[in-house]
Amino acid sequence: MLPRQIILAPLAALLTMLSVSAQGATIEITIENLVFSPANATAAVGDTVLWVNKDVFAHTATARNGDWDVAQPPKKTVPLVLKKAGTIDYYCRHHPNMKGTLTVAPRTGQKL
Ligand SMILES: [Cu+2]
Repeated sequence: MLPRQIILAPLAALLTMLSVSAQGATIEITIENLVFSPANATAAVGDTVLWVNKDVFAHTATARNGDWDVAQPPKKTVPLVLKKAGTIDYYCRHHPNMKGTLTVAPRTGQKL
């Protein structure tokens, strides 16, 4: 009886901490050889996308709906914090054949 309570109490505390820190995951989208990878990614509001540009060219991740426009210098990693939910098609302004889709879910359980 007693040992079980001793084990469960710290576990409950740990779960509470995990749910607090669960706001804001980090997703990586890599750009290499003029390709976004993964081209289809999912995230949630509050998450951070790290755009990892492995090319020696500058790129952009430009949302077609105007939500964001991230300039990506060569060989740099640029963060973007997602503030709006939606399915966002994006492309590179320098290389219009470079395309991707980012699906941003609303954050659940968010306190206002
Ligand atoms: Cu580009």
